[in-house]
Amino acid sequence: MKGTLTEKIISRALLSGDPVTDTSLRVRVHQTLTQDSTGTVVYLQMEAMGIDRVKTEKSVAYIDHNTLQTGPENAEDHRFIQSAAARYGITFSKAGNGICHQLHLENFAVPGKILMGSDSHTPTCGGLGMLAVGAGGLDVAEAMAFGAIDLTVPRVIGIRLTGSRKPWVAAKDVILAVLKELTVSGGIGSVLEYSGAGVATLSVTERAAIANMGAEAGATSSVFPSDDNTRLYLKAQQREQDYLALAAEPDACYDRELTIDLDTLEPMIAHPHSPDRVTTVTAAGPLPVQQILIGSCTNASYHDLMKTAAILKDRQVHPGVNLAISPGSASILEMMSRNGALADMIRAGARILECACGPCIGMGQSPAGGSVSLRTFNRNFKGRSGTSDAAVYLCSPETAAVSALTGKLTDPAVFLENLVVPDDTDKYVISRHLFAIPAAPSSTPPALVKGSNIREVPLNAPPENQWRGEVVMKAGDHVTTDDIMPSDASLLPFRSNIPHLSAYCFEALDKDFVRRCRETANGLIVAGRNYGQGSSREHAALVPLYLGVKAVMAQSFARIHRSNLINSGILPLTFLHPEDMASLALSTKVHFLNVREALETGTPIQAQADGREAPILLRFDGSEQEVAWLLAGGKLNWIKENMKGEVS
Ligand code: MIC
Ligand code: SF4
Repeated sequence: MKGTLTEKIISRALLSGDPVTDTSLRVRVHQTLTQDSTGTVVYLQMEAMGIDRVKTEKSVAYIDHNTLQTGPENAEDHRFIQSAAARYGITFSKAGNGICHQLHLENFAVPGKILMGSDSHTPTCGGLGMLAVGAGGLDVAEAMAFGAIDLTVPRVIGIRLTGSRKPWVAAKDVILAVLKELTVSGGIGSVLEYSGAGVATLSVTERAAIANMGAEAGATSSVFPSDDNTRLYLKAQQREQDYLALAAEPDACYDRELTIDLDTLEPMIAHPHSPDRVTTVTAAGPLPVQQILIGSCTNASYHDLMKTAAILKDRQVHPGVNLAISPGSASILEMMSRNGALADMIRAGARILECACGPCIGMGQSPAGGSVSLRTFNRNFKGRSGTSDAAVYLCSPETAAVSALTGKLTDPAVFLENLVVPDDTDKYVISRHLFAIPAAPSSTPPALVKGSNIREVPLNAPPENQWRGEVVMKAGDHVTTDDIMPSDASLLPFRSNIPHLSAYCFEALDKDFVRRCRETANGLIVAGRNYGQGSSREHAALVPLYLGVKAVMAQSFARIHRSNLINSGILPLTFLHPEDMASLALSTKVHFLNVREALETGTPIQAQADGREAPILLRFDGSEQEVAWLLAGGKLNWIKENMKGEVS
């Protein structure tokens, strides 16, 4: 990574270790963010750690996911988070203010600093030259408690952008082209670092859309240089003082390099049910579309929505299409309501939703069974929309808006050849009244306010050296955290109630999973490659922990979920001989012979499966610190035992 922008940012924050020679470093975390669907557990864990006040420069608690309040649970969770923000010195963002990543970009992101967030799309702020990393909630709680974290040194993939786009080609098309190349696992363990002459042709919000969806390639983060466009954007946000010029050295060393030629790029689309199933819009054909949704942390910027409004102006949404739009922030909505763009959308027949995640996380707008839904979002995993047999496609706001008029998937070049919509940064309206800034520390900090839906977070016990388990799930490649712990409008209100959620674990993949876990001590999950891709939700580890799962044996793991398993004391193991996976069928009993010993000495774990003579050899590839967390039965146990006195 020598000479890369990633190395420069890490070096600025370095507390110990060498980014070029070491595999793990201690770095300062300047900022954190949480949102409400992961945040309740984060603040419960902070309470368990005994923290007095955060040690970061800026921590923000956003309310944006669980805003459909069909019972008291969500509002009570919001009240709890607001009380935790006041208690621990965290800025609180009220429901209605907007989506965490859009708001953080607008209000707090600073080039050259490190941000950690309990949401997998935290890398969005990489569009502004920040190293922004998504993580499980406990890791973010730790970052707030210590103002620092252990960072596994990433590989750096250099993505060179050459040329410039045609007017109808969007930033979304750039990242879809990158995903086609890298697939949903090609970014694992890596930062995607952008460079080349094409970077200057992208505004900060366009860069943010690209950085946002690096998460879909499994990347640790994505980062853009900080240049004149960055300064302009910060100026528009009345934060020019936060500007810092940053770029890689011309001779920077990348672990892999990719080139995307913007001159020849066409509008792209991701097909069901994976963000890397990408073709051009033209190749996908004139598919009839019934629902179109524009919004999410990927594509709900002011510029995205002004382009949408310009396409819809003086036209009508096709009678067979339901079009809904959710702006990324209250400032964007206010600007559109003042300049008339909102009226153009309403007159065209769009349904205007609140500034929140909304349908992206299945909070409303589930499409009709068997229908086609075109979305500007970042994930189209099966069932995430709330309708398991809907076909969800991902595209740019331009493609979505044009298709809303024609009723079928349409290349935006049809309308956009002469339509150029500038991103009027000089006209930005800044409103920060929906943020509550915490009061100065006092000797009587405000109390936490907990509703009856808030239950304790389960804790694991240290693993035995020898124990018996049973396979309770056998799955294939690319299992998502939505598969493990589904989220929709009916389940999201229970994110602070693990016992309730546990009844729905793996619901869509295997209806008997929960029953099997309840009848078995020490459940084992067997899976293929990239297990746990997608969301950062800790619930995909905490719920299996609650159900007695002790180990996941897979060909490989997605980064955030692997950490969540370790944090929960569940062993994430890989096969020394991948073909051994075939001997592990559902209900196979497995005798583990040397777990603690093997973890302590870094040697293979021997597992004797019923019906097979030779033991299966499993490995845990991780740092010494991760081994210590596993031996303690999870990170929270370890912190409580080892860091007394350092957290307050
Ligand atoms: C998502 O997009 O899947 C979410 C909902 O934002 C998640 C967080 C969660 O599951 O609460 C994420 O991306 O981490
Ligand atoms: Fe919210 Fe969707 Fe972004 Fe997740 S991906 S933070 S649910 S808008």
